[in-house]
Amino acid sequence: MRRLDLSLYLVLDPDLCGGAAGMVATARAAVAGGVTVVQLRDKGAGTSGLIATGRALRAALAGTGAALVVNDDVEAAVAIGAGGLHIGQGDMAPAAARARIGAGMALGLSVETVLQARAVDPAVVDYIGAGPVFATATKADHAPPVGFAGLARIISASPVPAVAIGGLKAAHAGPALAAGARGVAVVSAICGQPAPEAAARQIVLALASAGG
Ligand code: TZP
Ligand code: MG
Repeated sequence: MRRLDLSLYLVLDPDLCGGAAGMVATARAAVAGGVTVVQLRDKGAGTSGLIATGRALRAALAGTGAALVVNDDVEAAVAIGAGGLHIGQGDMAPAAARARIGAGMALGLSVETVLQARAVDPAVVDYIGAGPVFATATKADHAPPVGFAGLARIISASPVPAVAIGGLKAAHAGPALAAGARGVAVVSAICGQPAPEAAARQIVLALASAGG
């Protein structure tokens, strides 16, 4: 399954969600609200911690149609049997990641510039996470924000579909789709919200009314 439905892509954050159990509960609620991809992103967990949480997430998402993607850790992604692996520019080379995960797992790559987008090999990478659109407190040391105009330039230069990320809320669904994104990726718009299911549903409605 290399083609993911990128419409509403939730990136989990253990600090905002309330640890591993909070991430699983948030993912379950968010998928009920219409999230199509759930990324497990936990920089401090280590491979064994990621595998434990990833297996719980996989069980929670079974039968929902939502895909599970693992951030950064190729060995955890393989051990979990995840639907995808997501890597950044500073992580292992995409071709090396593809060689390890095989043909069946989706591979996502974070892209912050037009040059990086042009360098994407569509035989290796299935989608890009493009941004950050806005500055965000969720990711320390993120690349300079690109805005919607920069987002559109990055997406035009990419040979594969893009999900927009960085400071996005429901109100940004329309401009993100207008810039060419297939969907939006969010952390704080869902993680740590008092009602993650309702928060997800609000973004789904915004995407739908923008024609997504
Ligand atoms: N990559 C680029 S920005 C970002 C990541 C993981 C964090 C986005 O978080 P939020 O809360 O949706 O702004
Ligand atoms: Mg990374």
